[in-house]
Formats: sequence, structure tokens, C-alpha cells
Amino acid sequence: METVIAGDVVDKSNAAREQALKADYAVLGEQLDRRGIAIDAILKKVEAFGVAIPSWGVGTGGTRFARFPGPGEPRDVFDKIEDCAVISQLTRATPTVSLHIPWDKADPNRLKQAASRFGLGFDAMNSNTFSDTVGQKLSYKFGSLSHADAGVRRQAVEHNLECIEIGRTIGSKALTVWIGDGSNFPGQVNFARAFERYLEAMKAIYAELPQDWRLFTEHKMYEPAFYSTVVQDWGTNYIIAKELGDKAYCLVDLGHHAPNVNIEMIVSRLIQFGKLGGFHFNDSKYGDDDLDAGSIDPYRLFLVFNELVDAELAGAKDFQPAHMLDQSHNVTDPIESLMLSAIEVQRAYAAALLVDRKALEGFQEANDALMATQALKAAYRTDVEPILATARLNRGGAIDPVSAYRASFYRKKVAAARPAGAAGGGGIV
Ligand code: LRH
Ligand code: MN
Ligand code: MN
Repeated sequence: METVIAGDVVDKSNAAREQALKADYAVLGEQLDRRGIAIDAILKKVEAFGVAIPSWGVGTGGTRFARFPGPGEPRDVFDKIEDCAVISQLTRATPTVSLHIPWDKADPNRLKQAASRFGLGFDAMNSNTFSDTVGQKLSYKFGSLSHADAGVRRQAVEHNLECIEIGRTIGSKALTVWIGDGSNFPGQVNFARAFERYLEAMKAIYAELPQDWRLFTEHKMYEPAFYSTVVQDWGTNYIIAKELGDKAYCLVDLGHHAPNVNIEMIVSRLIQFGKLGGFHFNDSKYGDDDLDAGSIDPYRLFLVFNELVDAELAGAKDFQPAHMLDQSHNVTDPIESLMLSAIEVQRAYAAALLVDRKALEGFQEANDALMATQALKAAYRTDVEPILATARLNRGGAIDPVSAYRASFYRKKVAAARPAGAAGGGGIV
């Protein structure tokens, strides 16, 4: 397997940190032991944990107002895969890439080859019927899968089938459908009819889904439509998954809800009824901000993972959520941001594994609200960094991925080969 960052750069970076890490791991091990937790068991679970990198995340994003390209941005999907390989090599937490079509359209066999060179696989395929591409016959300006015109709907269905076809060749096992369909004015669309048309179109896509695939539908409250959106919330999303069938699940993008919505509770409901498909992890303060995971509200991320671990330990039915990031980086090097985001997601998982669930249940039964919430806080407050860093080290990654990355001068090197401003795909969504 090929690596992008020279082995001696990682080794040198690790050598300077390994002794301190060993000591920190031993101290944490002792602390956890006193709480009846075997640190090595947690380490094993963390080592097995993975989150997918969105191909569109490795380029500099932008806002509605401007995009400020950074040096050495990926020119095409093959450069994006190489950047993802860097993230994977240093964090050992991101074994897969999630592609977006047509942004990442290329010969599927070449895509597969490019990824397997670095030991990478592919997570869910993403279709795009929220923007028009060059040469496209009909426009999505007024919608796609719910469009009033059957011809547009057919075109959008065909596009999704093409995504499945590409995915089949490259070894993906899921399709994520997010549409921008909706309206900007009261009266612009008939809510029920638009949803009916959407369901009919989705049924046509579902009918072509391979046996071992899953279909994820992603809800979002608003944007680009600012009055109404066809798939606006988890309730509508649940209806969709129920209407379509057993292979259909809901995808939760953390940034797609109204402010203050209790997302961890949505997660719990979807798990309980066997319809949680996966996540787009990111963070936000106001809307779909696509900020780095855990950068604004790390406790919320922990609470989401508290639900996931609860389900994992309880052996919940049909429970194999896809973990994916979905972020846009405007002021940081996307590789650095994505490495730290993957680690934040892993951190939330590790901390959630430390919750004393038996004690928590006892406090809940006894209506001891204070102690119940402290049971969560005790886990959340534990600094699990020595576990995360040891997991990286054991698997050949970097104890401190950002330092190793900076020491490699990767960005400077690729900037010489990748001309400025040539980046494609991944805009303001
Ligand atoms: C929509 C979204 C969806 C898209 C991605 C680029 O806001 O979250 O997942 O595919 O952004
Ligand atoms: Mn998303
Ligand atoms: Mn989004």
C-alpha cells in the first residue's frame, strides 16, 4: 500500500512524542481501572472506528459571497483522493471517501484503482440534482425529483441511477439523496403534490437499488429554498424511509435542523424504529454552517454518540450507521480541519463508551436527575486523547497528525503541481 507522506516524517514526529504518550496512557489506564473500565477494550473499539471523508471537503469551500481558494487545492477527483489518503495515513480514522456526482465524475475503474493504491474504500455515493451541469438538458431551477414537469423528474431519476451504477463498480454500498427542492414563496408549490411527486420518483430509484445497498435520504430545513423544503425534517424523512422499504434509511446532517433542536433525541427515535442510516457530521452555530465537527458544541456531539453507543451495546435492530463528515472549510487548510474533525468524532465515540450505563439506568429509575446527568458528564470530562493517539500510533498513524502534516510540507509540495483556482466541485452547500 502506498503512502503519501514519507514514513520518516511520521516516525520523527512520533519519536518526539511517544514516551509522553505511554506515560499518559498508563495514568489514564489506572484512572479508568478504578472506574471498572479496561482501557485496552476501549482502545480496541476506537481502533476499529472509522468516519468517511467527503470528497468535496478537501477543497476550500466558500460562502454565498465569495470563495477564497487556497494554495494547492485539488484539481480533480484524483487529487481529492490523494488528499484523503493523507488524512487517512495520519489519522487512521478515515478509511473511506464519499463521492459526489457529477463533481467527481471519472472513469469508475480509474477511481477504484486510485483509491485502492492508498488502501481507501468508498462510502455512500451522493447524487446532485440541486445544481445544473454543463450539457444538462433540463434545468433544476424549479426542482428535481419533485418538479412539476415529468421530464425533469425522469432526468433526476436517471442521474441517481447513474450514481448507483458508478457506485457498483467502485464498491460503494449506499446512495445518499439530498435535494434542494422547495419554494421561496407561500403558494409557489402545492406541498402535498410536490411530496407525492417526490415519493414516486424515489420509488423509481429504490426499485433499481442493488440488493445489498442502502438508500439514505437527507433532510434539511431550508436553503436553497427559503420558504418550504420538500424533505424538511426527520418526520418527513421517516415517512420517506417507511414508504420506500427496508433498504431505505434516514441520514442526519447535524447542521440541517432549526437552532436548539434536540438532535440526539431525533437520533434515538430513528434508532428505536430501525431507520437511522447515518450521519453527516459537522458543527454549526446558526444554520447549515458546515463547521468542523465538535468546534462549536462538542457536548452535543457527545450526546449524539451517547445514543449511538447505547444502541450499539443494546444490540439495536438494523443498526450500522454510516459515519461521514460534511464540512466546508473557508479559513483553514481543509486537510488539517478534516483530520481534526475525524478525531473529534472519534473522541465523542470514545467518551460515550465510558458512560457507566448501569449506574445511569439506576439514577433514571430513581428519578435522580442530578446524578444521572453527572454520569454523562463524568464520561464527557474524561480526557481520552491518550486512547485516540495510541490508536493512531498502533495503526501506523501520527500521534499528532497536524504537526506531522505541517512537518511534511505536503501543501507546499502539491501547490507546485496544482495551479491556483483550478479546483472543481463543492461550493456553498
Ligand atoms: C446539503 C448537503 C448535502 C449535499 C452536501 C454538499 O446542504 O449537506 O449533503 O450533498 O451538502
Ligand atoms: Mn449533508
Ligand atoms: Mn448541508
